[in-house]
Amino acid sequence: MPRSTLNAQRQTAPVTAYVAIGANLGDARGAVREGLRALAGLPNTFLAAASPLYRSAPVDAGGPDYVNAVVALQTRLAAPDLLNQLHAIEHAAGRQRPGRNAPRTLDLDLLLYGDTRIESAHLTLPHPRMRERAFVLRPLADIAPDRVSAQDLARVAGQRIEKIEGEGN
Ligand code: PH2
Ligand code: MG
Ligand code: MG
Repeated sequence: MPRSTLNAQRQTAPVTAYVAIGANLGDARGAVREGLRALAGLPNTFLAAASPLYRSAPVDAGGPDYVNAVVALQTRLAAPDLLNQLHAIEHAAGRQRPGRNAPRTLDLDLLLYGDTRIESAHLTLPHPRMRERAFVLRPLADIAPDRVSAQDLARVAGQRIEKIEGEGN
């Protein structure tokens, strides 16, 4: 059996993980909705909450505005296996990687995996830049207010972002 298959079968006790969704190429809103559907279909995983969709100005990047959201997953996948699954969904959405922060059809970033801290070549948890980004902190605050402080939100208050779809809209 290939190693990847074995990995996909490794299971842990359920963990709450948070994933940021972003897209800014083509039908970005449709891509984010499709990403939500794909995340809801992951094995050994339950989509516990999804934030509203936001439109945001690119941060440290060029190109069109992004559509962003954050989801909470209740998962039995180990963190590296979850990461592999996220990459597979990006790939299925036609994601290409011409360079760092290049415009993308679909980007799925693992923000938090329970309280796990990891620093490996493939994965750093918590996500190292999540506290600098309104497009992560605002939707995360909608579904996990205990994970975002008022100080966090104040720090990114200058970044342009608006709710475009979902609760309260
Ligand atoms: N993602 C990036 C870089 N910059 N800016 C916004 N507004 N939204 C993103 O999802 C985003 C970004 C790298 O993944
Ligand atoms: Mg990203
Ligand atoms: Mg990414």
